[in-house]
Amino acid sequence: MSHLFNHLPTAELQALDARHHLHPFTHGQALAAKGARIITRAKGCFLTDSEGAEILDGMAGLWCVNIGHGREEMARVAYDQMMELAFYNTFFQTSHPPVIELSQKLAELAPGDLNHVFYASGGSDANDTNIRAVRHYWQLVGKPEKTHFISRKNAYHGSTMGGGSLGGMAGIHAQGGLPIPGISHIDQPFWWAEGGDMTPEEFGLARARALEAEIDRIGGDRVAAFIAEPVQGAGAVIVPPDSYWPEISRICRERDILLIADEVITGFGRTGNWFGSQTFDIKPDIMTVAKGLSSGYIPIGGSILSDKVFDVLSGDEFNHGYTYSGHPVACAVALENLRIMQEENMVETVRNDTGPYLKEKWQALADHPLVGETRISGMMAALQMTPDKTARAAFAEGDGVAGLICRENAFANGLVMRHVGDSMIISPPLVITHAQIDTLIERAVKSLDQTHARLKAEGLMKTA
Ligand code: PXG
Repeated sequence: MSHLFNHLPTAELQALDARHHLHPFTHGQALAAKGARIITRAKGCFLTDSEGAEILDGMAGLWCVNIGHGREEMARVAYDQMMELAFYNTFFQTSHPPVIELSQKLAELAPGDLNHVFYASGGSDANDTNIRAVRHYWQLVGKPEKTHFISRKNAYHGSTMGGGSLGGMAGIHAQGGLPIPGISHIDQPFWWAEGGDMTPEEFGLARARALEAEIDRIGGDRVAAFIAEPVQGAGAVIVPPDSYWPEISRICRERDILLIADEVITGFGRTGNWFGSQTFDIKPDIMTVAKGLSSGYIPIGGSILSDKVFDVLSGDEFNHGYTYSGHPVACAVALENLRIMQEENMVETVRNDTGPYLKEKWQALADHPLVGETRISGMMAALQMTPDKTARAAFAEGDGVAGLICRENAFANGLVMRHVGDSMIISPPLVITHAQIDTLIERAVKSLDQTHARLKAEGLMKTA
């Protein structure tokens, strides 16, 4: 197997990568000029690059490697399942043991009456499924005019035509004719940036009531569903004020619209419960899942449907599906992932031990001169950099200049910490230990210190 582990020199890999690989969400020529960092190995919470440097994976890959890297059991299960049944479809009145077992397991783990799964290969295509499933649902119950989706600005629901349209990212909407018709976006509950003089609780209520206003604007008889992440992830770990979710739930219930919780990031232990819907007491009709479902070891996603939605949809032929819906190897690997999480009490550990430990250390970063606020839920967290804490000010230089500097510093200091504008984000593997959390915090502080020094030296600590 050594051919897998010996690789070309870094510069050659970078040149080939630049020539033949178009990266997602990346300026190709800018990356080509700089050269991609090549990651060659990973174990637990640490990555190794092609130069042999070790890096703490503060983002769990891309919010997904919940059980940590390099678990041998996962590879064995994939091997065994490939030898037993590498592929068979679930389209034409056939099924197979891994998809049956995984569906039963998800029904057991998911809250309430979320008991039925439609499979995809990731979160974007699962959200595309949700658009079709929800519209077909309303068609079948005799309210075909209910087709409109309400989502939120700065939400991330994927980058397919449907997922990118449901999402509220301006950069995505600027390309390719998105959003598709029939989707509108209300303001997000981001108190730091948008809360003005309101208290967080007042602001949370106001932003929830924007949903009611939007339903009135569109017409209640035309609105099919509201979709939201329990905690906005890619949007910069925006933990809503406590007043937000109860009000959203009330509105969805009273106005007869379906509630879709996009749990692609918040699912599978990330917030200290199996699902963010449990942490925030949300009762969704549909939950989108992906990422942590397999800890990123293999692509799989899906929509977990309530009894109410399933009972209607299963009464007709649903003309929708992907070749890899319920892929046997993906299902077997996901099952093994869930088995490991349960056997090792990972969710309870995040809730009762490592989560509170990280929270205490992370919140203390608010004392840093560059940090305006910290946000955290379980194992996902953000810190907001600002030139003026009391004014909750943005940088004059524009959004993301400080963030990029800080991210580069963190990388050089052996920590993957993502930046969204001038928020710094972490979402480490759920298996991170106290000692590794200490290392993460040390490296984050060092990176903040360096960033602060540079911003001061370059006259960039100016308020917009
Ligand atoms: N919903 C949510 C809430 C997500 O975070 C998707 C759907 C789409 O899933 P797929 O598997 O199709 O990528 C996501 C994905 C980032 C980043 O930079 C976040 C995601 C993907 C890529 C980058 O934070 N989240």
